[in-house]
Amino acid sequence: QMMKHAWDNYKRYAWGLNELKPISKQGHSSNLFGNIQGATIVDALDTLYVMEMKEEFKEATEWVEKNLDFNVNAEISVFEVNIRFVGGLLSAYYLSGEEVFRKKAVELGEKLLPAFNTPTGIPWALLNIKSGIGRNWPWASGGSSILAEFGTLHLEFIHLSHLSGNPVFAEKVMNIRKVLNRLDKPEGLYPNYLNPSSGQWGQHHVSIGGLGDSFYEYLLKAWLMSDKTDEEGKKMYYDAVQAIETHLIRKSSSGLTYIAEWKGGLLEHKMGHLTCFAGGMFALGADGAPPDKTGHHIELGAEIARTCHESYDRTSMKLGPEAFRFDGGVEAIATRQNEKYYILRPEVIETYMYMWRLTHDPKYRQWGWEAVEALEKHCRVDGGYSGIRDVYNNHESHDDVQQSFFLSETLKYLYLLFSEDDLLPFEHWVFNTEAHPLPVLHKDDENKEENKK
Ligand code: DMJ
Repeated sequence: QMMKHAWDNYKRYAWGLNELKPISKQGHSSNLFGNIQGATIVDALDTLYVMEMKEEFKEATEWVEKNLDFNVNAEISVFEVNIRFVGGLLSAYYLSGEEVFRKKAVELGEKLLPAFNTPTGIPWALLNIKSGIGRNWPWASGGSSILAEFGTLHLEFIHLSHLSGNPVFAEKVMNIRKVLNRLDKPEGLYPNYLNPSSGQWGQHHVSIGGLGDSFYEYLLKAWLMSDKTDEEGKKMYYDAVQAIETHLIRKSSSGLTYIAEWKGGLLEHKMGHLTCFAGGMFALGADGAPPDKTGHHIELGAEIARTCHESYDRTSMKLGPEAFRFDGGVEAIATRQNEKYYILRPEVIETYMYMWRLTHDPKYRQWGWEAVEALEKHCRVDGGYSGIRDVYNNHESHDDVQQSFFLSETLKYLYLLFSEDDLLPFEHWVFNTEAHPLPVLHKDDENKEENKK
């Protein structure tokens, strides 16, 4: 019903545009997608499919067939377009088998290739998909590319090569690994900024939240998606987690585990909502950890889940802030006004879903249900769902945006949290960072294909 409310209102007021403004009941366009249109439709396709909303999936498919157009003069974010559009199209293809999604995913993948035309092959953050000219965010340390952006292309690009028969996509992302492996890492940590021309790190900021987050996620998932054959991805992931534990993970005085940020050797005792995805990641990676560490990685996941739940529970609205701190006498509470907002993000619910699947401890469903009740009470409006400006206030001030990731991630993870484990089972699917399921490329299937030839 939540999905239906979000979708129906998008359809009524913003059909074909990127996102919905649920209060003003009109379209919302973010410059992340340039003038590519239809972000909510592409992001929502697989959620509609999984929830068996057949009519809606059909109309979304028709829109993609007739209207999704990449021949536009647009400067886009390579990362955002990859995780939402390429990821969304790939999942829709694998779930439904409809050829149009495969074709569009490969067409868009080809449009993204000029982003890699840099001296090192580390891609630009921004690309004009008509001219092929790229550049970086002007605010990013001395012209650097961002770890979480260029490090979050791997899963989709491996599948693009798999589906197109063209190795170029896989080559581009394997080269990113090569560049990273050549570099010295301060204390074994990966700084968020890397200059694509010099191949040197920019500022030594390290974060498992914004600017770093999904790079780590994709190392683990690259290994899982390869049916555990990608040993390089595996090693990079477990080495990184080791360094994160030593240098960033801390316990508050009342015993809450949190992941701090690292700025040139100094810790900032702040954790972002984005960082909360890491609970699920640690738990998902527990199985591949050295045998004596398996239980520890699950425990770490559980502790992060508990801390993030506290960050929700300590607000008036029972929805978590954008960032919360562990200093100046507070624990898991936002202290700055500009960190008190909630924009329908999924990461805490994502972690509940992984923890539920991997432990079956009923508290994760209870916590998920608390989030559902809070979303219904504070974010649901006549025209859809809206973010909130201050979750510590008793009265809602709505930000008037229904983010496309609310449909692709937040609602999908909630649905999976309350479904049986055999719906998109982890043995066969990995979720990209926008919650788009991509199939594990099983060794046996490849052998079968080879034998057929
Ligand atoms: C999504 O686009 C993805 O989950 C990304 O990895 C981080 N930000 C948003 C959701 O918060």
